Amino acid sequence: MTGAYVAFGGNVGDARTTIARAIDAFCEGTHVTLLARSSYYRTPPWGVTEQPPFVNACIAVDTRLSPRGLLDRAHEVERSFGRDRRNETRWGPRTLDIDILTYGDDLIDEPMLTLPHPRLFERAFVLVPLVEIAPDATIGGRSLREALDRLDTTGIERLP
Ligand code: A4P
Ligand code: MG
Repeated sequence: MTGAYVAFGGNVGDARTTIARAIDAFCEGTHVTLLARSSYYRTPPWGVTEQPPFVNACIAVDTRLSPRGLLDRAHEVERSFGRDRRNETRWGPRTLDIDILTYGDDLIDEPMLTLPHPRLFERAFVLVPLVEIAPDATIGGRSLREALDRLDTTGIERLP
């Protein structure tokens, strides 16, 4: 079994319900076990700012899948919740986005799968929920909490 962190986000439809169901689907079965789940956060859009706010959350899992197997599962779950990649723009609105943040200590540098996720440390919408479930964690030797301290978290709200 290998530990992994996975991020969920969406800003089309009832994103919070979508993410809750997507987490259940992602962790279903014997190959991915949910260890921890963050709160849900409303977050200002990053990258392309002219779009509705997102809901974001992170989970910690144990998995028997390979890194590529975990990514395939992420894409299957995105599809089953109505995501259509052919009709969207980079960083634009989407029903559901699932990013693999880490897979053990694996370093992978391929277009289909880069680990740790290359934009992880720039994104408060990832680090706020991640620090909630892994406050003392480091990734690639960097403290998540210290990285978060350097980011602007204005407008990020924990949902009740
Ligand atoms: N890919 C490579 N590495 C990974 C990985 N570690 N995890 C590949 C997941 N996928 C990975 O992904 C494009 C390709 O990246 C996939 O085919 C996969 O094989 P995508 O989901 O279509 O993402 P994208 O829009 O092209 O870009 P990127 O940089 O992955 O951005 P996001 O995070 O997906 O951007 N603002 C807020 N507040 N909250 C958000 O959740 N999300 C986005 C979407 C923009 N702004 C946001 C949020
Ligand atoms: Mg993505």
